[in-house]
Amino acid sequence: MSTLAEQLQKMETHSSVFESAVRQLPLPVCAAFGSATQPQAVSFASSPRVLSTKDSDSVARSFPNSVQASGNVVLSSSGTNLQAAQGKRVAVLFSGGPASGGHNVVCGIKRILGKGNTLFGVRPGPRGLLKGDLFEITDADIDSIINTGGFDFLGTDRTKIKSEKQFQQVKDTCIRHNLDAIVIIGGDDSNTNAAVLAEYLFKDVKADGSGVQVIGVPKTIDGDLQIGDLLPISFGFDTATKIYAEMVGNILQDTRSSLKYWHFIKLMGRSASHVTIEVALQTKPAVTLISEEVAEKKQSLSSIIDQIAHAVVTRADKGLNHGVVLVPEGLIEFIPEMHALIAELNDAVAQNAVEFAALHDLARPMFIQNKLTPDNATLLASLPDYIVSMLLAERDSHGNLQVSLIPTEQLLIDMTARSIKEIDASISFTAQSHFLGYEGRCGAPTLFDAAYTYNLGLTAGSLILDGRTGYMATVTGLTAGGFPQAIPLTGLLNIERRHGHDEFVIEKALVKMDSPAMKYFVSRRSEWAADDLFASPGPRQLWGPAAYQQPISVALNSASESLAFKIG
Ligand code: FBP
Repeated sequence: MSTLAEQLQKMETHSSVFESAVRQLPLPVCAAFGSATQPQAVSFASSPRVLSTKDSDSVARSFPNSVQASGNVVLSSSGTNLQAAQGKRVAVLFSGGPASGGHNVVCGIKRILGKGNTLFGVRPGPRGLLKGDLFEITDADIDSIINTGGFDFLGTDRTKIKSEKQFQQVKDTCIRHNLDAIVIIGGDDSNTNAAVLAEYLFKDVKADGSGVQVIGVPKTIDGDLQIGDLLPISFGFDTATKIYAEMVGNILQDTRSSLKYWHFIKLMGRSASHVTIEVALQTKPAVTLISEEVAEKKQSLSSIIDQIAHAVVTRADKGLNHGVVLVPEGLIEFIPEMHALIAELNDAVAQNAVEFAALHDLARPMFIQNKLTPDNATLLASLPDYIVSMLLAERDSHGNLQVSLIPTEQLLIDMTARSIKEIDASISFTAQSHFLGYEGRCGAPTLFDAAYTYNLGLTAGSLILDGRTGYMATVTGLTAGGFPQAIPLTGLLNIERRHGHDEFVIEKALVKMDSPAMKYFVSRRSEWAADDLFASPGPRQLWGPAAYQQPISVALNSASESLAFKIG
């Protein structure tokens, strides 16, 4: 019999009671893969669906090999692959922000590759691919990472592979490690990277003139990588939103208990408001801002403040001096006047990059203000320092403003407080700010994400054994058992202006005003504002009544009959 101290020490290094139990959780697999304990690789055949975008002609000219090979046709699994290749050497990497379930993708690939092929992990992310930092993944690794959250097994980063030198470095890595295939687990930008690499590595990498296959896997908590019924949601979204919804539910419970606070809660999700609308649907708070609606209605910052102040005053009239305001991370970029300011700032900083970089932080606002048109210069000067410094902070390697660092929630609190004072100084308005972001990206995956990602891994591995390149793995029919499919990446590419020039990108899926989820939310939000109708979804469950619940917005948008998902 061990002592309590000995028992506690055994729980170190990812061995808590929960982590040990969750590794044993059986995962369902799509019928196409056969048995759950010994899944078989599937082969793929063309479906009748061909994808195109407004820029398909330009894409065909720039990605001739990939487009000719795929015809931009969606693939569907077509039975067990009895001729599945052997001896393949495959590398897998994470790219971009972490999302729960990534480890299970790796596990699914490893299981499908089986003993006849070798899987290498790349550390960390695209940077690791450039450096050629690879190690062989073993069965023992899989037993230890299965159903665990985070990307810590491999690490991740945001390096964008774009220069000729970087392409050559990737090629060198492929040659040095004699690779046959690379799997990139990432979001819209990373899958764009995958499309570009698939074309670059299409042929002439190995001595016999053959190429290296590249397969993408759709990840991001933001939920902005969606392609209708072909990809109803990226993995990681369900876990992140359930974690946030639990916390928001707890805070709502506190508002009603302590009766004195307004909580302004910013939720991660970069640009799109999918995370915010999902958390609102789960918790029903008094006020929820949706960035896309702000842009659609061309709402100014002051009209957003009027909207919040109106809710505060109306609730105060009923004795409700408390409430929750959900704020999407990317809101600031969707407010028309801020959008125009940020666009001009991006160009001004890019055009004066050397001079700007050499300046002290404190000198930058004045320097850049002088480069702006009068309206934007006035707007920049009117913003608090804590917003200005973040608007001028370095962009990430994909050229994105780091919106997670901008304290929009504090700006809204300060401006609302001022407005309430002007309306009626006797109204009590005490506010707290929160940012729920990193708390949600690495939690242990929900059953939805755990099963979905494992099957995405089985699909990605099958695509490699079937000799495919330039596809993103997907599992469709998530309420009907799940079907492995593949989306041609070139069928998704559009041209967008980034960093001052045109680039091929996969378009971010934003919240649509006419989507069923948005319409349902709009039909209920005034009731939620008028009273305390909130609900607390509680902790996410892997066993129990809520375990089989898919995201509410996904269920609404895909016209599901219930919240239940069914894989296997
Ligand atoms: P991905 O698009 O790479 O999945 O990243 C999502 C995200 O979590 C955003 O919601 C957030 O804006 C961003 O990453 C934060 O990035 P970082 O981890 O670099 O701070």
